[in-house]
Amino acid sequence: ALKALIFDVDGTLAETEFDGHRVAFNEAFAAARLGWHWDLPTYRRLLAVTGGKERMLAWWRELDPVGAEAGDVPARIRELHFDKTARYAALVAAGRMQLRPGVERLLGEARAAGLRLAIATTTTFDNVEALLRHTLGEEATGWFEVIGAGDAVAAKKPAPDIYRHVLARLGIDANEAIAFEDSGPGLASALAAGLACVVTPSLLAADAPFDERALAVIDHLGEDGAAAGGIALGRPWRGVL
Ligand code: XBP
Ligand code: MG
Repeated sequence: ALKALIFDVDGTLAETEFDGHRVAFNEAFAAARLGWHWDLPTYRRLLAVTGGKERMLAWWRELDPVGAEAGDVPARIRELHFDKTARYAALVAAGRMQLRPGVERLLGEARAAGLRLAIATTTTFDNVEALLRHTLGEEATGWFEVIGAGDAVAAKKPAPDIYRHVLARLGIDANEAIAFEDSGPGLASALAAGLACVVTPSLLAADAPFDERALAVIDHLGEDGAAAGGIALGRPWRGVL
């Protein structure tokens, strides 16, 4: 029987990547006077590398394959990422990130129905907490029994590790939960952990082919009234990305 819903965060709960994470990375790069800037097409391409620290290392290797192997690079990336995380939290606290249509309703209905809630994400725990607090309120972090985030596992999505970690901590089998994802790497991660997965493609994945391996592929989790808003939000990005 269905016991739990497990949610991805970035792209699934909210469209956080282009106006949130990307902006925070660029602010951190500017503060460090690196001369780096991730425009939309660049960031979209780099999203194939999941995890902010991993993404920066991949970029560094593109620019400077030899220098990127220097001994101090991991520490410098950790520093940059620490600053980026604070900047992302500030954007969230300023109200810049909103939940996608239907997310709040689904969470409420699931709780009312006695389903357990959990999160399986590649992003940093502090980012999840900031997003939940500023969109759903102070109590919302507590609605999720397990929040599997960031470096909780060594291998990030599309590896199944984070979903396996969350299932183990919930103490349930994969066939007792459904995952919610927005992207190809996220779907692959959930499927590899044996989960059924509903996909609500995000802006970054708008044109990705989601095959029949998904339980369902739907525009968003919202009612028809909310649908127009959700789809309209995506329009300005089309053609740019
Ligand atoms: C999100 C990510 C993250 C964010 C940035 O993937 O890949 O790296 O882009 O967050 P998912 P951090 O939707 O699967 O969670 O900088 O904290 O990694
Ligand atoms: Mg995602």
